[in-house]
Amino acid sequence: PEDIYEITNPKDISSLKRALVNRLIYSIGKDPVETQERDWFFALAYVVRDLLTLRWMESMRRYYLQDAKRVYYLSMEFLIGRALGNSLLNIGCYDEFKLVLEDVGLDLEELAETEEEAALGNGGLGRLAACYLDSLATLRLPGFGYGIHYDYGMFSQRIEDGYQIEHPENWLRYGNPWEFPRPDVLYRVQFRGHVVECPNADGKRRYRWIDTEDVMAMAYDIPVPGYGGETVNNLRLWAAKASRDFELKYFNEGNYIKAVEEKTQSENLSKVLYPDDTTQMGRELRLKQEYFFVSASLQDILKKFRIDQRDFSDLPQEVAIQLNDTHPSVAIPELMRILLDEHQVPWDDAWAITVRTFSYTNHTLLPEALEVWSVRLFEELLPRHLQIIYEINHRFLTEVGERFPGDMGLIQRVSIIDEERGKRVRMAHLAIIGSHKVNGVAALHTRLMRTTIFRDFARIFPDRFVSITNGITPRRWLNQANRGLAKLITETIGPGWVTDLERLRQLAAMADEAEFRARFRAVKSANKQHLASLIAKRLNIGIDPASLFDVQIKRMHEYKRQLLNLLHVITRYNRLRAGLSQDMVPRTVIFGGKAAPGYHAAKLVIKLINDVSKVIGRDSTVAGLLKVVFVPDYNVSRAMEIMPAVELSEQISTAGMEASGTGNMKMAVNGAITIGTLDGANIEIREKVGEKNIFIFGHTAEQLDEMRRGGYDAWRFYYDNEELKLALDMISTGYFSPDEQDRFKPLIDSLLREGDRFAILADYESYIACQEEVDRLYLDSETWTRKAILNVAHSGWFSSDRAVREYAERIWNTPI
Ligand code: 26Y
Repeated sequence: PEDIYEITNPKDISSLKRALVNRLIYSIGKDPVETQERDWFFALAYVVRDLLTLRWMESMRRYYLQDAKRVYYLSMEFLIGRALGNSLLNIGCYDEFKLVLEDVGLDLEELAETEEEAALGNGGLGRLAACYLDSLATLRLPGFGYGIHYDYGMFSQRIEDGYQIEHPENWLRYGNPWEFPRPDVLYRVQFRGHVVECPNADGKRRYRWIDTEDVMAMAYDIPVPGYGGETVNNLRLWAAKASRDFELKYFNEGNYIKAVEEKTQSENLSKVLYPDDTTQMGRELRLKQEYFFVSASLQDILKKFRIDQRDFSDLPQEVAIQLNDTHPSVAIPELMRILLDEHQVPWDDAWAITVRTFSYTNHTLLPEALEVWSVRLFEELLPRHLQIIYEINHRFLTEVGERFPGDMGLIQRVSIIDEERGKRVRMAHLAIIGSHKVNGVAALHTRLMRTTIFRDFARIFPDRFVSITNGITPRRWLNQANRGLAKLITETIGPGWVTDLERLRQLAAMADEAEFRARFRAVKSANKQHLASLIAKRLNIGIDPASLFDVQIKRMHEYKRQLLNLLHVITRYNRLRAGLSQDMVPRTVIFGGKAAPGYHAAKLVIKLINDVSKVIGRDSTVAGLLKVVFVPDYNVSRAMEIMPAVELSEQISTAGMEASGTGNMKMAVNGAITIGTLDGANIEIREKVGEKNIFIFGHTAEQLDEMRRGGYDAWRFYYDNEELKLALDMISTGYFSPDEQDRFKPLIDSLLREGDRFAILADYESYIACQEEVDRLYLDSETWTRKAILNVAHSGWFSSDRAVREYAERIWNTPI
């Protein structure tokens, strides 16, 4: 019985098999002769979790003994995806378990598909958090994630009659085999109530927050294995549990039903992830979610800090807290509240500690995505925090007034409180004032941050703003997702690239060798065939694996300009029908992405993609030359399937609007060539891979700015370009929607009548010209392959290991 779970040697197949079968019997409770695939998956996941657990405990012990400074990454979103394959590869047991499963007649890849994915995020911001956790563990840094244990993560997307339909995704239906529920790690989180002032013996004022409505936060721990399996860190997610006091209140009144109702009410707090990533809607539940997880996390962080043995002034030496966007920025007044009200730390000391502990990452310049909360709502839910925010603001504005006398406009512009349009709390201002560093996520984004939306702050705090270009983990996005390319790379330069991605540079010389190019092409071709077979199986659509795979996969947004891509598709279709096929390469244009449920324009673009796809698909004159596919339910697993097969990576956002992008990096490292604007990290991709190995088109951010100041004339672009006019007219006259001619009127109106905020028309001509270049290059397959290889070779810098190292050195002061 002692060796029920024990694995004597993780490389010993028979010991792994015994562990697996024991798990199936004793943890799942199934007889091996009557198991379903899911039972095997859970048994396997438990065995893998066992392998992680000891290493996890060892890692915690090591940090404790080293008394290492801890890094806490606070994020409303962690878009993790499936964990099995990643864990197996990171602990180096993938092939061993593959054999074990074969032994019982199962295929590991197939089994892995039964895992529900942890889609606890919307897109880029949430996935970035997941990549950073992987790098923190791989770099052996004591870095821990804190977030929310949502019952429902990102909705699943179905397409019905070309329209997006959202479905709730109950990912915990069968339980989550990776997590450890911790019913004993439970904190009280207060809401509402009021603040009373009680003068102290020493005459100083003290504040107490009383008569609150409380919710409990219960911890769930998810192990985060680093590559090589040495270090396993932790992601702690909080779930809401009803507090017993108001249960008791109603029970005492004999109102059992009411008590249970209230219980469900408060447990709703962690029920669902908000599926919007651009329009902040100021919903009460969202603010409650933010404070809920911040409060629980800070209580936990301070408990581990062990104040009984230390002084609070040591906090910034022991702890760094990174705020992933402003979503957790209520942590700033919360830490102040704890220091002031619960520990009687004087204001100036408390403030110095707070600022030195926090840092803030900004992910967007779009005004509609910046968080603001009405003062009224704030006061109702968090009255003491509002008081503290007012005090922070008062002291800050006084200082600004002294440093920049007479500049009243400045005071208004930098105030945390927006006095226009009903009083509102600007969370970005709070986050900047309360942090010692503020970072943008790509060079252009940081520059625009300093010169546009936060220029006043850049003047006030010249050393506070830094740029850390995003990164992606090579473990998931190359080693795991693209086994074929990973194998080729390892055979060529050895396995070191997995933790030192800059080593890919050694591949640059291979780009000139015909034999290597042939092998590289064979890998890409196999990946394309694999994707084609998945699309055939799941969507019942046949695509030609020999055609150019032209891919745009990301959230649906007007600024990301899926519509511009579609205008190219329609133009290409028109040219083909006009018999101009001689120098056009057969293409498969693949789209994927979710629209926020309330974002009508984005949802209409999905419908247009599907309508265009249908018309083109039925037209035999373009058969074999052009095909459009919308892949439903784009998520991390879909991304891992598609990335390896991409040849042309569409990164075509309006310059100045995509803070960084990270899909651009994933595709480049998988050997795609980018077609993109000078936006976000595309600029740095061009720098690294070289301008000959990327397709750049369109206006720069500065040019657009200038054009808008001179008055943007959308109609001019329409009348000046016949092909553009034709494409737009086809959309607006119902060519793709004969059953409803004006279906797409809102899209056309936004371009022509409402000023084309995303400059789609302005960039159309250069985009089309650039796409012609793409065709020309693709015809020369050796040169194309050479450039694709150079993209892989020069993408090493985009590893999240590099990004996390920069955070450690420049922000957290935990150098590696
Ligand atoms: C406030 C609420 C509506 C909200 C929720 C989520 C606002 C924004 C978001 C998510 C934003 C996001 O994902 N931004 C993306 O972050 C990536 C990682 O830095 C960038 O690569 C990408 O350009 C940016 O759009």
